[in-house]
Amino acid sequence: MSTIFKKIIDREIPADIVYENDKVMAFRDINPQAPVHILIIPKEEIPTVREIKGEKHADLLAAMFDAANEIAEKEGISKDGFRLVINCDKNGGQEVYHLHMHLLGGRRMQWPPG
Ligand code: DGP
Repeated sequence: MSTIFKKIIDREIPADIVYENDKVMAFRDINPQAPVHILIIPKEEIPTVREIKGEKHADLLAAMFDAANEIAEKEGISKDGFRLVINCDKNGGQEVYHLHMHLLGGRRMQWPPG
């Protein structure tokens, strides 16, 4: 089932898009938890990380990590470090069932997460 992120991909609803290529898109989170909080999503509709298979999705995963590094560099958070998070299902705190990687930076993160 499609989510709000599909509407962002199709430009049916607006988002602050910071990166896009044929495989992935990235835009600022509507509810930022850090000075830089960007969501990196595949254009393909994959609900959760559980559907990811290394062999099938290798190129897509590479594209998501390349996007993260490129955006981090552009946002000026690469040097001091950042956090990448993928929430999965209920216990992981997933709210939107379209795979997405959170890129968080611009402040010191805590560990363990809440
Ligand atoms: P998660 O809990 O990992 O499923 O995170 C979903 C994130 O998506 C959450 O941080 C808020 C963000 N979000 C939800 N709806 C929208 C939207 O319409 N636009 C944008 N930019 N972000 C959204």
